[in-house]
Amino acid sequence: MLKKLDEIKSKAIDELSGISDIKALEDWRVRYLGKKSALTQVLRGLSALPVGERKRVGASANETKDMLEAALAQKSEELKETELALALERGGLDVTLPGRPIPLGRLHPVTQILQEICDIFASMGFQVVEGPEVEWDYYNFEALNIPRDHPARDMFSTFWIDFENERGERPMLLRTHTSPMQIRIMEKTRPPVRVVVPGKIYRYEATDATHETMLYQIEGLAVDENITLADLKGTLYEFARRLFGAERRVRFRCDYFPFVEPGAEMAIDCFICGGSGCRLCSNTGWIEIMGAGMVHPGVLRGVDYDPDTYTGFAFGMGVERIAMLRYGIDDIRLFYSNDLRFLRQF
Ligand code: FA5
Repeated sequence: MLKKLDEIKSKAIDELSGISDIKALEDWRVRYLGKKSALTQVLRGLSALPVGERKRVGASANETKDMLEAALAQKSEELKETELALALERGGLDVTLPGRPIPLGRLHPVTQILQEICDIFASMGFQVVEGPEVEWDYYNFEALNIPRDHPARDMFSTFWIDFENERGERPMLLRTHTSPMQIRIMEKTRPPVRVVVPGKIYRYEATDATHETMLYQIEGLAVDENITLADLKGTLYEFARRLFGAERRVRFRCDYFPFVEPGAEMAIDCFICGGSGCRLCSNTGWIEIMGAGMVHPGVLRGVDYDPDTYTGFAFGMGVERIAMLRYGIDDIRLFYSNDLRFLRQF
C-alpha cells in the first residue's frame, strides 16, 4: 500500500509539471484528488486494514494528500500569473481603465422638499408625526366638524373603501387630507401640542397642471394657552421666508374650513408670470399652497380640551405645489410620470 502511494505521488507530480492551462489543471485535480481518485480509495479503505498497518498507511496517505494539494495551489497561482502576463502582452487587458460607474439613486424632489419643510418646522420646536392613510369617516370628517350629510363634505372629493358596517354605512376612506391627525394627536396628548404631520392623501378629482389624485400634505398643529392668530401668521411667514426667500410675496386671506375659526388661505405669487396672471395660476397671479386657521372650539371640546383655557392654530399645505414653486415646475403631473429625464434634474 505504501508503495502504491509513492507511485501515485511521483506520477501526479510528474504530470503536474507538464500542465500549462487551467482546464488541464482542473482535470488533474479530479484525477488525483477527486472523489474517485486512487488516493481517495486508499483513504476510504483504511478502516479495513489491521491496526498497525492502518497507522502507517494513514499517515502516508494524508501526507500525500497535503503535498498534492499544496502543489495544486502553487501551480494554480503560477498559471494565473502567466495568463495575466499573456493578456497584458496581447493588449487585451488594460488595467488602467476606470471601473464601470455604479449608478446612484437619489431622493424624489417631493421627498426632498418634504424633508426640508419638516426640518424648518422642527427647528421651530414642532415634532414630526405620521398617521394612517386609510381613515375612518369619524376622524376625516365628523370629529372635524363635518357631520354626515353636511354640504362641507363636498369640499373633499372622496375615495370610499368598499366596506359596509352592520348599519349599512361605509365608514372607511382614503384620507382626503392630513387634518384627521389633529384629532388623533389631541386624543392622545395634553397641551402644549406642537406637531407637523407629513403624509399622502387622496382626492377623487380630475388631474390638471395643479391637481393630482394622490398628493402629499403636511399638517401643522399648535395648541397651548394664549395662542393667537398672530402666532399662526408669524409661524407661516417665517416658514415662507426660509423656504422661498425674503423676496417672494405671500398672500394671506380669509377662507372657510369647518374645523377652524377664523379660517385662512395662504398663497405665493406665481413664479411663471410674476403675478400678472397665466395658465398655471388661472390668471390670478397667485398659487394657493395651504389652508389654515385657529382650531375651532367645537373641535377642541370634542377631544376634551377646554376652549376657555386652550387655543390653537392648524394648517395643511400641499407639498407638490410647494415643490413646483420652489423649482419652477409648471405641471404637477411631471412628479409622478416616472420620466427619469425630469427626475434626474433634482
Ligand atoms: C385642506 O386639505 C385642509 N385640511 C387644510 C387645512 C388644515 C385647513 C388645517 C385649515 C386647518 P385644501 O383642500 O385647501 O385644505 O388643501 C390644502 C392644500 O393642499 C392646498 O392649498 C393645495 O396646496 C393642496 N392640494 C389640495 N388638493 C390638491 C390636489 N388635488 N392636487 C394638488 N395639491 C392639492
